[in-house]
Amino acid sequence: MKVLTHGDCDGVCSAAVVKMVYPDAEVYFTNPSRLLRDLKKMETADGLIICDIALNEGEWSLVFEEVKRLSSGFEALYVDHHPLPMDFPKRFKLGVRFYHREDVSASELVYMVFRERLDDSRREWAAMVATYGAVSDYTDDTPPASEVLKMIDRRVLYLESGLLTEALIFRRDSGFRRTVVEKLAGGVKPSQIPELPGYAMEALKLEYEVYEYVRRYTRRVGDIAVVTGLPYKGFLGKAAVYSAHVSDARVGCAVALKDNRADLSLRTRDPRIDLNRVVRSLAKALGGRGGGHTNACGVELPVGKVEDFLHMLNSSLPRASETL
Ligand SMILES: [Mn+2]
Repeated sequence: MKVLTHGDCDGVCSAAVVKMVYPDAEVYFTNPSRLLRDLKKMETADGLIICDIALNEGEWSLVFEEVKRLSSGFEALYVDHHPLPMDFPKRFKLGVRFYHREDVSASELVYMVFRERLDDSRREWAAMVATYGAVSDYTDDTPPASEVLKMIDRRVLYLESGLLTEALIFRRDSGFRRTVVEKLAGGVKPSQIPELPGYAMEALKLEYEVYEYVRRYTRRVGDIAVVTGLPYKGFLGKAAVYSAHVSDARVGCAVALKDNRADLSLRTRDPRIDLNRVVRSLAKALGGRGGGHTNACGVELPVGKVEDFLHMLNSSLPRASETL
């Protein structure tokens, strides 16, 4: 059994729940822009589960083709909670079990798929692990996470999930991520995983420096707050949120440049803005790709297209004065 998952808290928790059902599963970490490449390099296994990886515009059918190629003799599982590409069909028959809901985290979805396979005590722990993922992805207001939050002191659960989220920002290597999956699957709470709380504290130090940087270097492109060149990796989403607040913009955007490619993370505070929809089509038109949720998404663009993108995005925002 092979598991391909995201390297963040939700992805790691998804893999941990899978591992409670398939203890021998091999876990690999990937992301939406790398998924197709990674699948092409993979060898056939006796089982394949993909968790928490958004499907890209114009690429999803190739991804499913690869998944089908890899899954002769068994049915692969694809579990995700990101909005689907615009060109995704309502119904399709591809020989892949596809579980998709947007109101819960991937870890909660994995838990719902497998909960009947676990005995009572392990099921309770799997629900807890899924809730760590849900808190990290801000989907803890719906069941099953909302039910778990009634059972255990909310502050303790948030602390555990926070430690896990932060530590995974500081240590981004597969080795550490695999150890965490293993420990979580074995019933160890994040605070009890050796060295994890220390890494979380290190991440916090960097995070507060990032906030300081954002406060100082955020600029505006119309109604979009933009910050580029963060001193550390792993904080793009948080920097996007904060940049919008410090400059009182409706959209925040953090940009990371790498070679001739730019990674952008966008957040909006305005519920009338559907970032996912706008960003998907703009990115495509500019030779990039992107998407995510209505209020939070990521984009990959050629470096030279970033300013065009920001100006086009700004002119496509609904006017601030327009009423709901
Ligand atoms: Mn997720």
